[in-house]
Amino acid sequence: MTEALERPVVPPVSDADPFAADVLLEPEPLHRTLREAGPVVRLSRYDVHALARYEHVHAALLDWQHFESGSGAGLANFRHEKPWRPPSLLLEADPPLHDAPCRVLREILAPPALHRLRAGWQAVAEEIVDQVLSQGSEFDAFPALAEAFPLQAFPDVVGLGPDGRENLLPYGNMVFNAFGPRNGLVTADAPRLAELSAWVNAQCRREALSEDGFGAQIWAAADRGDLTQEQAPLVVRSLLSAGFDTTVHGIAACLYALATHPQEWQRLRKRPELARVAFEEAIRWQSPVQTFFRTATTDVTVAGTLIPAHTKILMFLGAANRDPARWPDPDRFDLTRDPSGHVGFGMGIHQCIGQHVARLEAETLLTALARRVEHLELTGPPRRHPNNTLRSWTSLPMRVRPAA
Ligand code: EJD
Repeated sequence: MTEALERPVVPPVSDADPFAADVLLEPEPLHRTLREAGPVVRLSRYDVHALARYEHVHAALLDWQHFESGSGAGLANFRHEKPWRPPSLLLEADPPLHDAPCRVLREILAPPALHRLRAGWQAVAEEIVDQVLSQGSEFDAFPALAEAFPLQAFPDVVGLGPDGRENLLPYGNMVFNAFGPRNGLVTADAPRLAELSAWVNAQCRREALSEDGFGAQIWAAADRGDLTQEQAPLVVRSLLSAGFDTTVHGIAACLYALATHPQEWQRLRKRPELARVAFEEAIRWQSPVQTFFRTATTDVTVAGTLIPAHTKILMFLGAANRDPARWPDPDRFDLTRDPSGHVGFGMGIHQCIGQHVARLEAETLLTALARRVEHLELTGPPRRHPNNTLRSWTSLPMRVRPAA
């Protein structure tokens, strides 16, 4: 970060609650207020410093030395509060601890390794789309497509057994709520916390995983000595924590965008190779992962404003992704723009390790849909599901006109 020559400025203060139910459902007004208030805003309710401008979110994400993750990527500071589960070796760790797990998983989830999944996922996508269309022209695209596809495609690839897969989304919902404050959303998750954690932890054991999946590849890395035996189940846990709800709500965001922008749907139908741009632009426009935290390792100044050592910094990815200083006409979903550089997958050493998986899922599903559907539109209000971190959905009621 820039070292100011003058005395650092104290940031403006806001008592807004980014985790209040109404803000979670419609965050844009707060995003604009925070971007316009200054480069840094102190949120008095939680005693955190907020970054909402693209320039500073982007720079802070790249500066892991001053903005650490090892104290927790949520509001809770692990130096003072016991984490609700053993910290993630990827998300909630800094170099050097972070590096071996990251190298192992990055290799397993790299594009060349994913290449052999493509044909199988194309078949899954066509089967799901055919099945939905065979039941009529009106359906709820959230369960029927956005949930169905990742849940049919990814668990087999990880090597999960057949039982208990219905726990994956509730577990993820709990993980992403847990990054926020202990509000009503976290209280509502509490009754199932022990049961869901026990199921997930049991699936991370070597014996629970098939011999040919990503889970087994993580255990093989431990056998080679690239990870310790203690690290392996935690790396599997990262796949189960971050690999489902994120893609479900990312695909939902994309379907919502396309159903509400018929011209963009026509563009995609004419040029199916735009499927990847459509997904990327939907990630920018909706930011399925809205926020997470870093912790200042020392006093640090951002654009001349002081952030004191050891305080939490709330990064507004969604606000950065619609910052008018970075994006022309930022609120417009537009397949002719270049959305690269968005921070929806983060940036820097913690940038989403599963992004190639997410893109392949979205691409195969959208391509199958674009081939069979000439027009799609919402038939009623889409419904969001409040979550402390994820911009989530419960319903996307749609009508489609099948292609001739
Ligand atoms: C995450 C914001 C894990 C884990 C990794 C990443 C996330 C959550 C959990 C994705 C956070 O390793 O358990 S976007």
